[in-house]
Amino acid sequence: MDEIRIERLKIHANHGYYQDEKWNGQLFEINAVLRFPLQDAGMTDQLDHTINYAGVCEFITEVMTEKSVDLIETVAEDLATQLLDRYRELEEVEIEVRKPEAPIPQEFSCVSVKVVRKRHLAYIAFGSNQGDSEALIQEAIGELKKSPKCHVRRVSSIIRTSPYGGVKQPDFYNGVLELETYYEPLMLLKKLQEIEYKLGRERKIHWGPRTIDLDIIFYDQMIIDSAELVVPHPDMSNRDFVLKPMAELAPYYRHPLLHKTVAEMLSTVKAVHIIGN
Ligand code: A4P
Ligand code: MG
Repeated sequence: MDEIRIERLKIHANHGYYQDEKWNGQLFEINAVLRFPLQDAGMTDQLDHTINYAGVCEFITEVMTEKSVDLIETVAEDLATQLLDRYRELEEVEIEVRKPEAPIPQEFSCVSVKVVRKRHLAYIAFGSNQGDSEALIQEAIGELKKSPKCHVRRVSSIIRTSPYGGVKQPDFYNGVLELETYYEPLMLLKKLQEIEYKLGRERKIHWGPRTIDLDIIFYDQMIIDSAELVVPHPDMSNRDFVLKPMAELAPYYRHPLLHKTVAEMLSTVKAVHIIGN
């Protein structure tokens, strides 16, 4: 992909674990790679058809100097996500934070961290059948909206459904939301679980009643099969209460393993759980 590179941008800032680093500050060097299409600017020769690198240098300097944090990992993470927020045309950023004067007694030339970040598209299914379900769903959506790493783009209608899976329990409220996020998959799962706990979720019975359940249905076209996380959600194609609201948002989204669209999966699933809105 095309890119603009900014190399060794020098900034005096006050990041570091030690008090002395916070008080006196030190030199940081930033390498930034901005990935997005450059052909439009290349063919029109217009500055407003690209990203002005002088503006980016100013923005990086502002972000670096507005507060003081302990870790260069945090500096890199903040820079990457704030750049993606500020410049919507960016498809991917690579940020390297170099600290040539780090307090290390041995002779060395530099320590640095590098991160690569982009926007991801995830679909989250939510369900609740305990407590004030409608209010709990709104609270969960509100928590995601508060996170600087998440943008809730759309929320489906909320439907009433009868319980699936054989456990005798109250009816559910279900729906799906479309999320643009900078979280990597496991960090997104951690965020969703934090919200579940905050809203009173207790894990007692597998497939049993819950104040709020937040499951990752899709994450880009990624296939994940680990102990903590399986994506796409392994049982989604059997769940009308996931496919119906999902089809409202993205009927043509294709399952990366089954190679079927959401609309195709919905047309063959047994629609037995949906009661109404
Ligand atoms: N986990 C693995 N993959 C994922 C993923 N894609 N998204 C792991 C979220 N979590 C994922 O989940 C157990 C573990 O799954 C997590 O620790 C995570 O590491 P859980 O929510 O703690 O426990 P659970 O309730 O026993 O399982 P789960 O999978 O959430 O339950 P389900 O499968 O969602 O089923 N009927 C209706 N009508 N509507 C419903 O919403 N929900 C269930 C719950 C049953 N029947 C229902 C509904
Ligand atoms: Mg769950």
